[in-house]
Amino acid sequence: MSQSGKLMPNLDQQSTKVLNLTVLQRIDPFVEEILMTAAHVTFYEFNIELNQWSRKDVEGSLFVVKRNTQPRFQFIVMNRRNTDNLVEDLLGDFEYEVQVPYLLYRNAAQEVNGIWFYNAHDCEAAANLFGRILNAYSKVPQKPKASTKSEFEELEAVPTSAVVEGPLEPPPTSSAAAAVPDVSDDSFVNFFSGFGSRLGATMEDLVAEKHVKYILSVEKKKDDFESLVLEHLRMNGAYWGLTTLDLLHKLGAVDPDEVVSWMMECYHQDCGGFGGNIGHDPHLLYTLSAVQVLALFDRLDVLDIEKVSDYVAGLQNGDGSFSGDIWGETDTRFSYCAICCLSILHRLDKIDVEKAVNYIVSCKNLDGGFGSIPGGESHAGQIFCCVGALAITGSLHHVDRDLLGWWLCERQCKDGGLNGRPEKLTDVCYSWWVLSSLIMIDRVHWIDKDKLTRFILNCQDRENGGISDRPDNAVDVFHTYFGVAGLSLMEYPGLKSLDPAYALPVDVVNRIFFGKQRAPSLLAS
Ligand code: GRG
Repeated sequence: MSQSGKLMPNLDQQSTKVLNLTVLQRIDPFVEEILMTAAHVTFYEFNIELNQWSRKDVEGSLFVVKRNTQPRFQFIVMNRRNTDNLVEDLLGDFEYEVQVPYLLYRNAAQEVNGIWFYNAHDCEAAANLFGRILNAYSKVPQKPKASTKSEFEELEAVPTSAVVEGPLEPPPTSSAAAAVPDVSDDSFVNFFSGFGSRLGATMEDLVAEKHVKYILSVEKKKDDFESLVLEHLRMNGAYWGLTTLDLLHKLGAVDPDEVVSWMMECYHQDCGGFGGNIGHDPHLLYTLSAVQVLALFDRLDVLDIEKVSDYVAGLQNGDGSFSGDIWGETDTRFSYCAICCLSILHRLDKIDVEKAVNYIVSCKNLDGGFGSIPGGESHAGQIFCCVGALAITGSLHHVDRDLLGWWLCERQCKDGGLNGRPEKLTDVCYSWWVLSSLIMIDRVHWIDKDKLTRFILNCQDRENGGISDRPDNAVDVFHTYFGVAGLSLMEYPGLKSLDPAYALPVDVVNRIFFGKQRAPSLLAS
């Protein structure tokens, strides 16, 4: 890394935990220990009279804590939307159920809430921990109402961290019955049945299985129109198709060895770059797709990482911009490709990050958006590239979030879909370019998600699978991916979560940066 290059703070897990504990103790001095952290959650509340879910004004990092006085176990959400943090007692009248990535609960005040976890693993871990705390508590014999014991003795009767730190029990199933002690109240269970549908869409609306079949079939039909069109960018096609399968939990339907061996035939050993197909010239666009696909399969080990990262770094120009290949065209798309690729390979130190960031900032326009070169018109695709590169390099302070958020949310048209710039037609792919950018700058709540969800679902070929740019048009892999990706960003039930900056499933990104398990995050910045 250049000495002045800005990267994300690199605190180890223990320092992060200590820092988080210090911040929590400022809010509640009785917090003794953080048992679990979920980097990002969003809350929904259930209105019993209207029989309807709606979004609550609570979103941020969730901490399950142990306190040194009553109530002993709570979870606290450091709210990013306003100054009211959310606190719930786990040992009061608390019931919950899991529908990954949602954890639904009813508290002592009989309020019914749903927690959406950005990371599905966090959801499972939280349910597991809640189960252990509640199970351990239910094993504690009931004390007489008028206790003669000292307060100290009473505290000792509740589970200690030794209980909650015990060996992990099997993770709860999605019905979570095993993890929920004594959830026999039908009305409670009824609140949660069809949770997803009350949020605006049902899983049945997305013809997921058909999309899986469609993606798998494109690969087989080598001579049809779509395959011929994709011929020169088959590497990108592989990234779109395989990521779609992974979002739909069906990556297992393809043979990783077959994919990896084909990809390595597209690799140019002489320079370290990948081509769009066998025998095609190397380019940054395909090199990023290759690295992303290998990351999906956890097969980055097949790469000569020094060689590939030297290829990417060698495309940086004196002004900080990047060329896509030896022919020299520059574009902020290539800045994103280089930065994303090097970050995945842990080799950002090979480029001048500060110059790369300054170049991107020089492509910022008065409307808050970004173009492909300095002075180029703002376009949602380029905005994703610039905001994504700034997010990865920890440089989002260069973005005017409100101004850009306003420009981006104005992309939503009457049909619910998004366009890429003013006066243009809506297109499913902008569901990704616009939404991911809005998420990165924390303004995604400015979009009408229900309308956009409906727009995307209307672009499906319900018979043969696949998603098109607009309703009733011909489907293709590109729009199928970006449609499913847009739904994933909008927390559509049953889909894996996608990382808005790396354009990879969150579990893949976590594996790249934190090994197999999720590292505790810093408190929301
Ligand atoms: C890993 C997701 C990911 C991306 C890699 C290649 C790349 C980096 C980003 C491309 C960003 C971009 C420019 C997207 C826009 C694609 C698109 C639909 C362009 C169409 O442009 P026009 O002018 O269409 O034909 P409009 O909609 O403006 O009429």
